Amino acid sequence: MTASLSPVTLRFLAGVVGQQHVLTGAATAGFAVDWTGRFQGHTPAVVRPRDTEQVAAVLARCTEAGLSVVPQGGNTGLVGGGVPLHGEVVLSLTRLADLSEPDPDARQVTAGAGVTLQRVADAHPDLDLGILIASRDSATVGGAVATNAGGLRVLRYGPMRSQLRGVEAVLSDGTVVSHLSGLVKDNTGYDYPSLLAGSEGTLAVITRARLQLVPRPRDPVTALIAAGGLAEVHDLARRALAAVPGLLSAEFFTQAGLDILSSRAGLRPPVFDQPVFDQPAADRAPPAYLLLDAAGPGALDDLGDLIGDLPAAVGQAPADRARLWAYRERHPEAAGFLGVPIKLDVSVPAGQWVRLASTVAATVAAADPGATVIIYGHVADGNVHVNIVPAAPADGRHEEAVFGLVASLGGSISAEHGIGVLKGRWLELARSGAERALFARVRSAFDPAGTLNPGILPR
Ligand code: 2HG
Ligand code: ZN
Repeated sequence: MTASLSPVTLRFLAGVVGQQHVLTGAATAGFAVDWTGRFQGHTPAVVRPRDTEQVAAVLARCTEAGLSVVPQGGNTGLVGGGVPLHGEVVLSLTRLADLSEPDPDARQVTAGAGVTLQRVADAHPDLDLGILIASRDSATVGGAVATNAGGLRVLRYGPMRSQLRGVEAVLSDGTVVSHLSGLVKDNTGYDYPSLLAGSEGTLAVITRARLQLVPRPRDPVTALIAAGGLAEVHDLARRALAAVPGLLSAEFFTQAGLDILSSRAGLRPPVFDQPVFDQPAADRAPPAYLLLDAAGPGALDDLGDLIGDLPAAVGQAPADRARLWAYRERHPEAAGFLGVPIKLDVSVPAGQWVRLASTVAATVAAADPGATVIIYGHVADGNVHVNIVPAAPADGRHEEAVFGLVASLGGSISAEHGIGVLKGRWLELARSGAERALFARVRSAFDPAGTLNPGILPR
């Protein structure tokens, strides 16, 4: 339970960060709700420090005063982990926006927690950030590390944890820990940067990160393929992994999401080089779509060989690629046109992917026959995003149904978005009692007072 914020503490916080960077009342509204509108909280104050020292002073004071704190980056999370659902103080890190000159030898850069992922990606003409997510213009480095963000190129570069070469972070008592030298070989004890990746703001507040960059992909090609169903999508993606050395992304979506984007978001349906059947026959699965992105020598030919005579649209010019990518990248918006969505992100072993993708809608329907289900995601990673617009009350029945299916297939209830408040009830499907007890002990070693994001993950 968080203490209440006294006028004395409020004045102290304003003295640290400047009066104009402590927001109260109506000015806090945008920080207290997530972008889907599903997670709505309230806060006595949003505090916006400018640097690590200010973060340390704010945290130490909040801990001393018994105030709970929710760290927040670009507020693009989807599991309610970055909003003050129980009246916590919001520590907004977006002003920690310093970005070092990239080091072209090490191919690394040091970024403040509040730097957007797009700024990191744009920092050097020959280098790129391995993480590509649709919310890259608002999502920040600190939040992406804290949630171990995944996205559209995990098959090639791994998640955010794999890009991390060091962090600077502040513990809840104000202690600053920093390990930013970026050495690739450095066996000098516990790798706490790796532990902070995916910790969802429960262990420490990340203030800076040393990030590995990747060579900027050359001559990228995007292909959108209309496949004869989910099994064919999966089969093509597996073949692409083996046969397209320059493969960067293998993404899928279905007709359900495409129809909503066409009718509600004004996206013109894709034009393929040959007709796609649009009326499913009894003996045929409805079409499903695979988007492949590849770069480097031979990418165009490699993709061409894979596509064979399937209906496809291929783009090389930036505008053509962007147009094809929009069909996939705008999918997170689709469910929002119909209502307030429940967004689940699950993964299963490769051998179970077709089963999951082709049965999850029926599983949801058994719990809520009127629900709309839109699936899409990162097929090469075994990851399916299940976006549900419920008709029945959103009382946990949808999560129960989907997570039960996923657990029975040996999968994970969170492939990339984290546990947050959305999935706390079901963590035991994924983690044993011994593991959860270890989580709690790690947490109390970092944050014995329980200041940081107390509403999520075991304590
Ligand atoms: C994506 O892959 C994101 O587009 C968002 O992880 C997924 O909104 C979602 O459910
Ligand atoms: Zn995703």
